[in-house]
Amino acid sequence: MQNPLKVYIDGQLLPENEAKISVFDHGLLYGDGVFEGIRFYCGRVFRLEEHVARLYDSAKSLLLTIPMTQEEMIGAVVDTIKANGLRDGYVRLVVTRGVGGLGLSPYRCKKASIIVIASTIQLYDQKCYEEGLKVATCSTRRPTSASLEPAVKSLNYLSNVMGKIEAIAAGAEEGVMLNEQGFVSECTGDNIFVVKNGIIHTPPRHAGILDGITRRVVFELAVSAGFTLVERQMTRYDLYVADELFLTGTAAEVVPVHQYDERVIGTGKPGPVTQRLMHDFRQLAESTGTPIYEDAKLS
Ligand code: PXG
Repeated sequence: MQNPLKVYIDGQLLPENEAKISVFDHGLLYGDGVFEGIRFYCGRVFRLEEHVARLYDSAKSLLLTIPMTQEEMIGAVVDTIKANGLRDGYVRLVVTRGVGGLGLSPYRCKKASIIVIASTIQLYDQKCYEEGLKVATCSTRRPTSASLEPAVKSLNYLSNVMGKIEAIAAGAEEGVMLNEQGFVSECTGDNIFVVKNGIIHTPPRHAGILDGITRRVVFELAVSAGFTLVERQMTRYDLYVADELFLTGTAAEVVPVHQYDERVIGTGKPGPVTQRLMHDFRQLAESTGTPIYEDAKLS
């Protein structure tokens, strides 16, 4: 058996079988908390400051006070990866409202709990990156900001889980979620991009999306590569007639889509814009980031 993982909980690094939280934690009882998924490549954590900043913004909007500074949080992430001797992998950072009573009020929760799990992840097979994913529209809609702000990466992921179930039932790997108006918002765990006549299009923030960090990286890469990128509201039709479709996410990275709701996208193979962005993303991810170990040279 492999060595058990060391999991960070509230300042302590514990073996995974001892890393436990209370049944009275409001993260469990009410999904009251926030989280982040972060990747590290070649001994460096990719976009760590941005992930931590988003975590604090999510927490602030929920009136959840994180009992450490952003710098200390960055240190906790790096230390947890180091304690597990990993160079390539995935971090799940979770902040819950903490232990409280059997009532909704968060004011009985005295202190937020902080959990850092450093492990490995492979969301899709290598074949998906070479040939593309199959995606399908979910009937579960993305909640509007009137009920649950989509920009907040909260522990309430049930609509995304329901969407994922529908996608899998349709024989697809990912599900496209529409917003309440019927416009395309994003996938259950990824942002979505369309390429049409050489121009890259993606739904705007107000379409009800998570402001994905991989999405932001793709904006930067698209500009550097000289592509035009526009944010606009799109319907399923815009996706059906796309030349290329691709998804972005920390776990998925940049992944092509070859089929959507039974329609073949473009030539049915990853297109040149997607391939270029996949290549540039990989190069950036493997050469930049916060060093975990002393020996990681900065480029
Ligand atoms: N939209 C949603 C709804 C997400 O949950 C993204 C977009 C991509 O954002 P980043 O910042 O990672 O580029 C996410 C990512 C999974 C999984 O299993 C994905 C996410 C969270 C948990 C699991 O694919 N979030």
